Amino acid sequence: MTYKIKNINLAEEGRKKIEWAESRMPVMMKLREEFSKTKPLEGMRIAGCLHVTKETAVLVETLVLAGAEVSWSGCNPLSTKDDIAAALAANDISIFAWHGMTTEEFYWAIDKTLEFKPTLTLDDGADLIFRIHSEFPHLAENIIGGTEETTTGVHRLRAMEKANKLLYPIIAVNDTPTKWQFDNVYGTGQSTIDGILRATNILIAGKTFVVAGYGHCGRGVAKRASGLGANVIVTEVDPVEALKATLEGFRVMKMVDAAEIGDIFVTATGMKDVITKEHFEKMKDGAIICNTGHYDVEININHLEELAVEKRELRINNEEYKLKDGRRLYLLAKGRLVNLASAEGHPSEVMDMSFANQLLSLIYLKENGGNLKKKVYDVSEEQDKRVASLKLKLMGYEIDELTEEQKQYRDAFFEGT
Ligand code: ARJ
Repeated sequence: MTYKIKNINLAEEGRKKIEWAESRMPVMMKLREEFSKTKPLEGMRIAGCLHVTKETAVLVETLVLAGAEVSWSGCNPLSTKDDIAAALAANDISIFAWHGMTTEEFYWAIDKTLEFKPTLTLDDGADLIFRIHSEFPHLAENIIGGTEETTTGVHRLRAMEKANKLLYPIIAVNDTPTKWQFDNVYGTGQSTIDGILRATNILIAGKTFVVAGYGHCGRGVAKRASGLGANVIVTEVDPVEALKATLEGFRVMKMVDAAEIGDIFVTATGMKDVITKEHFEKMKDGAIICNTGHYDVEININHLEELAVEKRELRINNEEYKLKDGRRLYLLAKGRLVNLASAEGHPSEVMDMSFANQLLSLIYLKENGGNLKKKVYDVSEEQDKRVASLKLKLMGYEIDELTEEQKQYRDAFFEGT
């Protein structure tokens, strides 16, 4: 068996969605055209662990057309789109993913993707890499390198590097500007609102909207919520980020104080226990709580369960917790990333750049991995510029170029007043 998914009959539905994504991912399609001919990933076996969405399908099928053998799992139990998984399986791609997996099934799926002894790995959150390091370290012998998609994963990998635990080189795709400046900010901004709306269909205008964490993701969410007419409050632990939020026009306060007045709460911190018992105890009747960070640790759901006397699913991805005093709190998508569990994740247009960076980084690793140390590397500026230029060109924009004189002026210091 080369796949385990929910239902292969969903393949046609999934295929149409993938075609839609393709029509919005011009950079990927351009690179696909080139790499289908040149086959730069010939001979590579790539194990991937990343949300199974229509955009990911475009990446996976491009890797195959570029010559790689691929085996895939999802990186979150609630983010797999079963129709997309079916379309990939129907296209002979080895995939082990379905919506609503248990933790045990989740790791089983990752392990299945390791059976063909990968030469490259692709992660979102570092679960696959961590699995190799903790359970199957011998597999690292065959692995040239790996890539990481997201902030949380890069943090984990840098910690592993610091502890001298990394067994092969990693490229931090997340940290390149054509990834985080678009995906993390505009992607998360839009898709988080999308997830909240699909689970609630509330009016955002006029609501007090609390964003925990003013990093790249939180900034995007705050901006979009504000654009829809919400009153945005930001909570932070970093004074510089907090200051930035105030100068953007947002109110900044402690979570305990925000808890009393918020209508909607979104966590985007990467940290655990951002919303806990002391906050639930203060929240208004009807408050909506969700998370858009990679792991489901930001909202302490155990605390919510302890406080609740009744719980029911009111809408898809929307659970009502009734507290002793009658207040009702609404938890979306079980505290898992609301944009992928309750909506479709970021729009194709931004994933176009993130995944072009994934694709080019894997090719780079194939060609140069042998010379790299067991460290976390950044994407080269050259690759980042290549992705940006391609995207801009395919969007139909042209920009100016510096003249020779201007370059001299830029590099000199003697021309002043
Ligand atoms: C696949 C997605 C999508 C999508 O790039 C984003 C990131 O850093 C991840 C954190 O887990 C999620 C990932 N992401 C967002 N939207 N991956 N398809 N449509």
